[in-house]
Amino acid sequence: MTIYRALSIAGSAARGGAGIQADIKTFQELDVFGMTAVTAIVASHPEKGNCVYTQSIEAIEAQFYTAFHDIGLDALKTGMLFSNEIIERTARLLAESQVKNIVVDPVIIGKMGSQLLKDDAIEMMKSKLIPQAAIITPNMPEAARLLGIPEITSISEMKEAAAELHKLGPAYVLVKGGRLKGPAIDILYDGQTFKQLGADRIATIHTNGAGCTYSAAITAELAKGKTMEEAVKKAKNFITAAIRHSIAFKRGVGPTYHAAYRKYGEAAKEEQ
Ligand code: PXL
Repeated sequence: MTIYRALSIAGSAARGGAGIQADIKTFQELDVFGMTAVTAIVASHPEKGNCVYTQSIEAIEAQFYTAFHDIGLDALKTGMLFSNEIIERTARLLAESQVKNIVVDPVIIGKMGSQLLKDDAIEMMKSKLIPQAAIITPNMPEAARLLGIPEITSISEMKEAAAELHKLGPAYVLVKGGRLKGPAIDILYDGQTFKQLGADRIATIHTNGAGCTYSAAITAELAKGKTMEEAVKKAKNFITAAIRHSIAFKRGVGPTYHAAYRKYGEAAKEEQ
């Protein structure tokens, strides 16, 4: 039996629903062996508020090489990378390792309000990381920030943004329409055709980690050898189930439920 492997290079979210925690929960749910390289720790200090504790470049390198040399990688994703320095080093590690299935989730701001990417790091992300990606997965505000435009508000603007972002060099662009009014429609673009993926709008504020979970599910499916279109379709079902069963815990924006797809979500429907 082959066990497929995926690495997440991202931030640790102490709340458990986003970042690296969302990624390894999702990998596990989709039967992929998950590994991690923590770039930073995001946590809310009772006196100081939201804090970001970055890890050293050396610690990030050590984690990457451990996963790469001791276990091996069928796919990897990047999440919160925070600084120019971390993006630059990560981009070099990816180029040198020649992993094919690279998912870049260009996280900029978390749903709990933490700044997950410094303002001066956008250019580095565009020039060094995004060109290596098999797919990038911005939401509407992230796509706008990457393009330096004020906002994206409609499906036609999402398509224009996908076409512009594709010029940076990734094989696929997925612009996610979580902030649209009406159905949650995402646009997948491969440089030639726009595919629309639709799902019900679920009336909940509890979507902390939704983007991480969605891109982790894509990564897991790519690790298993699925085509990009198959991977995105399955990941869309996975995240829709996770949002449908998202959880209101003690305070703040609650997490999506990573086990929902397996337990009673779209997985159950697919099997019928
Ligand atoms: O959901 C984006 C995200 C990514 N990475 C980390 C986070 C968050 C949001 O809270 O904490 C580490």
